[in-house]
Amino acid sequence: MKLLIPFVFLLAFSASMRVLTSQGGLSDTDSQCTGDCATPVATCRILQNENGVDGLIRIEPASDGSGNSDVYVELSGLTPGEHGFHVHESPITGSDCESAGGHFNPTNEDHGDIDASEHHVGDLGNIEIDENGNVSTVLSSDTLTLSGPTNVVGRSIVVHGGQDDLGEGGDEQSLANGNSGPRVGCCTITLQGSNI
Ligand SMILES: *[C@@H]1O[C@H](CO)[C@@H](O)[C@H](O)[C@H]1NC(C)=O
Ligand SMILES: [Cu+2]
Ligand SMILES: [Zn+2]
Repeated sequence: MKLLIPFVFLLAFSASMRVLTSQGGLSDTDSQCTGDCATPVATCRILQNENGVDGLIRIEPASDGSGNSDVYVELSGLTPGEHGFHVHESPITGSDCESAGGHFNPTNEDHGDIDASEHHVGDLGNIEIDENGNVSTVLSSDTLTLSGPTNVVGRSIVVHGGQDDLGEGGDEQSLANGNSGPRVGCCTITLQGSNI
């Protein structure tokens, strides 16, 4: 009994932390720790930046046992249309999206679409922004993870001003970065912890 009380307190505390970290963006029901709370969750928060881009990205292992990672994206303040969206190799220093470095590419492949036979681990393709400048979508990556050699924690997510040509551009840059244009939003991916 003596042991149980601090344990219950710890559980309640970590559950409330999970709710706190979910504030502003994704709905609470999406982010709350329900059922299996051992699942690691990483988030990346773009605070209303100088381009007006704002939102939250959440990464967690897919619940279907596929080994994929689900990437929940909720952003606003972008221009309508397709925008390149990637995990880059380095964390963000200050608010300088150039500090993100290149695409996260631990397997040394060419740039491509999220589900192409060859692509960078960090390649998430394009996200489509609606006429209000918003996007709310879930991407499924079969390469990036929250542990091991393809771990994206401590790296960054960059949303670009232009469309990713997905390696089909026919020039050298296409196979490096998809000619996605300027970096209009970025954030560092941080682990939110788990109960294990
Ligand atoms: C777009 O996002 C903004 C900021 O989150 C929100 O205020 C607005 O209601 C959204 N618009 C639509 C149509 O979802
Ligand atoms: Cu990028
Ligand atoms: Zn790439």
